[in-house]
This record gives sequence, C-alpha cells and structure tokens, in this order.
Amino acid sequence: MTDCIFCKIARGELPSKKVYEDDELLAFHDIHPAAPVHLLVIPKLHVASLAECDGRHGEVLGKMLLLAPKLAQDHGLVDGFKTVINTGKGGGQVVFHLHVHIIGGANMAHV
Ligand code: DGP
Repeated sequence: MTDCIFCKIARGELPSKKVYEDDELLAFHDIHPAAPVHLLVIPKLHVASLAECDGRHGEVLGKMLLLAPKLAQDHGLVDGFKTVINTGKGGGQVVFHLHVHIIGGANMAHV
C-alpha cells in the first residue's frame, strides 16, 4: 500500500524509533505513548487489520505475539505488560495496517 503510514515506515520512507527488525517484522516506539513504554509491532507486508487475516497469516501473527514478551523484557517491563490489537473503527483502530501495541511501565489497569 503506497500511502499507508506503517508501510512507509517499513520501507524506511518515514522515520521511526526502531527497536527490532527482521525480514517479516518491524517494531518501533509509538508516536503518542500511552505509558512509559509503548511499542508497536507490525508485519512488513500490508494487512489492514486482524479482521483481514486468514490462515495464511497464522505464522506472522504468531511471530508478532512471540516477539512481544522479548521486547517487553528488553524494555524493562519485568512486572508485565499489556498487548492490544485494535481492530476496525469500532475497535478503535486508527492506522489500518495490522499492529500489536505493547504497553507498560505504569499501572496498566485502565490503559
Ligand atoms: P490504533 O488505534 O491501534 O490504530 O493505533 C495506532 C497507533 O499508531 C497510535 O497509538 C499512534 C501510532 N502512530 C500513528 N502514526 C504514527 C507514526 O507516524 N509513527 C509512529 N511511531 N506511531 C504512529
């Protein structure tokens, strides 16, 4: 998707504070952090949301989720962290490129 913000970040056309990258995934700091640590994990290939995923996306979804505790540990979230996937307008999704939020470092009960 040429005009997708997260595709542009994945292609290096827009800057981001990158914390992880491999062939399939990219993780970077959220521009509007909701807590002291707020990271986003995205697949490099465009998928609009979790609702657009099917069996072909199982492996990359697994990789995204398995990366979360590693990044949380790397960022000092020893007591735990929150993972969020907003899906669709009704789910609060604003950027329509699949992403997992990793949030922590504060009281997470109401974030
Ligand atoms: P969501 O509501 O799940 O679609 O959240 C999208 C998140 O993406 C939101 O927390 C802010 C973040 N975000 C939006 N634009 C940018 C950007 O250009 N760079 C970075 N790093 N984060 C962004």
